[in-house]
Amino acid sequence: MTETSQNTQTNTMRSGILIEAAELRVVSLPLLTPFVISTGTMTSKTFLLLVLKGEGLEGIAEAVMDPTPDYLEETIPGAMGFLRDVLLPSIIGKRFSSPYELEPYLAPWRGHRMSKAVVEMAFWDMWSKSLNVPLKAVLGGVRERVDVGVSLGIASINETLDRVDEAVADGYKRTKLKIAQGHDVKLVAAVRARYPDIKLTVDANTDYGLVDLPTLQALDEFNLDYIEQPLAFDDIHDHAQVQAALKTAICLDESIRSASDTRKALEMRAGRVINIKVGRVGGFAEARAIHDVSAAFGAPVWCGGMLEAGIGRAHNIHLATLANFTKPGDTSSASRYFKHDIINEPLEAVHGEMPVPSNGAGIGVSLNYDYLTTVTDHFEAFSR
Ligand code: OSB
Ligand code: MG
Repeated sequence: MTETSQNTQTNTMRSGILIEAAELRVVSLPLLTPFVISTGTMTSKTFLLLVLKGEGLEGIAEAVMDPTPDYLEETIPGAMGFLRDVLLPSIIGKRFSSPYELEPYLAPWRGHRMSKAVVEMAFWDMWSKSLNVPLKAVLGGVRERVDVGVSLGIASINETLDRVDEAVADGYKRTKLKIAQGHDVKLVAAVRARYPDIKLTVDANTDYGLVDLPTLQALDEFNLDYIEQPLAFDDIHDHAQVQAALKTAICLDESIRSASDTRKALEMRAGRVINIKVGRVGGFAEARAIHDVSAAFGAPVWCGGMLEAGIGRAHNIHLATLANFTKPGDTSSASRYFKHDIINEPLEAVHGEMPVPSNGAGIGVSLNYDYLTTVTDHFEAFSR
């Protein structure tokens, strides 16, 4: 036996990747244009960035909770505490042979899916790097590039028309208009008048109730591909009533936290399309389970976004290579959001197609530590 094969055998016996340390940062990137949705306005993107370290590898992920609980319940300060006091101490110093082995450390805790996701996603990156394969290979992805559209924040009708012109000229495969009460039917009518045939959707981010059915029925006349999350963030039941009254498909975003939610929603016909955000649902294992349940019901899925910087965008693109992601996702070019990204590789769509990043194994992008340092508001390091 050669020395090399002896070493290999030793490594196999001590199987799994040892998580030796972690770094947690709060990062704040200015947005080129304020992003307005029914729940509020974002002028910068503030997020948690986690780096797991061990065996000479780094696993990196972005968390999607905001500073305040305006999309879902989790917040950056809350997640910092949960990660610092509970999740990170429970995994640092342990070996994991696959991301599935993290489950016993994550599943017992209620909620906190965004906090769990950032740990799980960072380990998927680390694991695929240890196997020297792209993340999409271990996820079971089938595409080299993914179809993407734009998500246009709330603005005046004229400003929105300009932004739609730009998206169409750039070749994006779908245009999503953010809507809110009083900023809906006229806006959609104006865009449809100019573009009768583009793939068009709207996203209400929970701004309507059952009493607003007449407005939703008015939107039903514009041949939209779907109406995203019209009702409350924690509702499934009432969405079924709205879906029964519309020709247009309802797409659920905020309401879907798990594969179990997905099964219930599709059984109840609360919608016909599912928006999967890996960072919202607790990680790739759950995202894939949602993808599979949806496929079993014949419901298409697409990959949503949370204005992520480059690390989160890379994770999203790898996820969207799975077979049932048949509708265009929200991962448009990073340069639409940020002057400088925190990664070295540009993530730019070409004719509405986003190539899967492939600079090395795992997520296929690398942190620009020099720039990252200048946009880091807070830093904490953890080790054994
Ligand atoms: O509902 O999909 C949403 C951004 C922040 C919060 C919620 C949502 C969004 C987006 C942006 O639509 C999608 C993106 O470009 O990342
Ligand atoms: Mg949405």
